[in-house]
Amino acid sequence: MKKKTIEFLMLISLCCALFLACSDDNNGPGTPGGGDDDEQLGEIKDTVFTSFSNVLTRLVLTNAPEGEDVVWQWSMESAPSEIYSLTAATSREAVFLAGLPGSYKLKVTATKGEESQTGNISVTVKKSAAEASPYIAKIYDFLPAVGQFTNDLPAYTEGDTREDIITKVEGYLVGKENGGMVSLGGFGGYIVFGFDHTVVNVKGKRDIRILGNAFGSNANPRPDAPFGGSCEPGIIVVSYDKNGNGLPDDEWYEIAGSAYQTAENEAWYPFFLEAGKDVRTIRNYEITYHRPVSEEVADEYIYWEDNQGNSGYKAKNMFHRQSYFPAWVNEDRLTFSGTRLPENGLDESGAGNYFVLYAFRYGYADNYPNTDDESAIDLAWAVDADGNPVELPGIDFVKVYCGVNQENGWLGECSTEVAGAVDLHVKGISIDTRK
Ligand SMILES: [Ca+2]
Ligand SMILES: [Ca+2]
Ligand SMILES: [Ca+2]
Repeated sequence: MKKKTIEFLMLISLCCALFLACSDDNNGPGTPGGGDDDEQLGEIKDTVFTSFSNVLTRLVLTNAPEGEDVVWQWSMESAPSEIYSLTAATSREAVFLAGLPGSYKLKVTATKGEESQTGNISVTVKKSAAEASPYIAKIYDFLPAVGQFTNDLPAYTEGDTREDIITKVEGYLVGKENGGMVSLGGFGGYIVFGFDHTVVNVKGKRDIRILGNAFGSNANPRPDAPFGGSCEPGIIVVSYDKNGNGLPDDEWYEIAGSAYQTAENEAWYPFFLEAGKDVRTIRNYEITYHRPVSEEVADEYIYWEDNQGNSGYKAKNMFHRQSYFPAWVNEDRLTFSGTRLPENGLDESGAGNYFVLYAFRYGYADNYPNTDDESAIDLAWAVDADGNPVELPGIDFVKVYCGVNQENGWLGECSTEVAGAVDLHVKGISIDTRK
């Protein structure tokens, strides 16, 4: 992976000087009838910065006052392309990220009371030396939960360590769109990967697509059924390399998909409720899987318990006879946590032979076919740990984990598959966000 750098570009000359004379601290902005006669904002001189494509750059106006009652506003006046982001633009510094080289013209306005000053900022974005790949560049972690494809996708070989397995996953997914596919197993199983550049969070556009193997069924007996088939939603969590060390050790933000708060707006919600399914979204859900006592057991195969007071057994089916517990793990228990989505699978035959796994409307991996716009994600959907929307400049790292804890009869558990990821902007794909 290309060494990531966040460039702190400071203005060399004194061409951007903004002086604030403040003679009375109590005479704040908007003081009625005050007119702020004795407070003056200095001129913001035109400023030139240099940056590189797909590299986060902090635009810092030097010699500008720190005054609490100065309101800053940055805006883009003209850009050679829409592939850019301008965030945290509410102080004398802003975070800028451009996908393509060229000359970007920005405007910055400082307002104090009734006075305001405007400066023109240009950023010359040069082409980065290394070409950005639209695909996954590195796998940082991989740990599937219990599942019928665990130890199979990728295939475990006797003696494999965690590192060996991650190397196998890299062989499947790095630098490719149609390489291989890995299974995350049941709820909580995860993969952490990164791109070789910062994916730009373009305003109004979807930015990434996590590739899976979701498809729609064409023989669902339910009249006017919403989209469903094999939809195994994975929760997507994103992060950018804020501390610039090239590692995914920064704050993570969940992509708030359509059922982040509740599944009530999913078209299938009413008939799932009627069928007695668990339709709740549960935040901070936690599940522990116990190492199986025997590999020869079918129904009471792997014991699990969650932090909601539920417990049960995962079954082993007749189609997949290898161990469903990741074989390179030494611990006897595996605990996973995260947002648990509602059950999304229903036996539409009523006889246990035709299960339909319905899609959530948007915001998940392996939930809609790779060709469908709803498999593409807008980074603007990211939220912090308290559920507040965050405005990310872009992302370097992605974690995907299986979001559903459900067994679907002979079909087995709902388990998210990951077959790659795409930076839509580098790939030249433009998909509008949801209206
Ligand atoms: Ca976006
Ligand atoms: Ca980092
Ligand atoms: Ca799948």
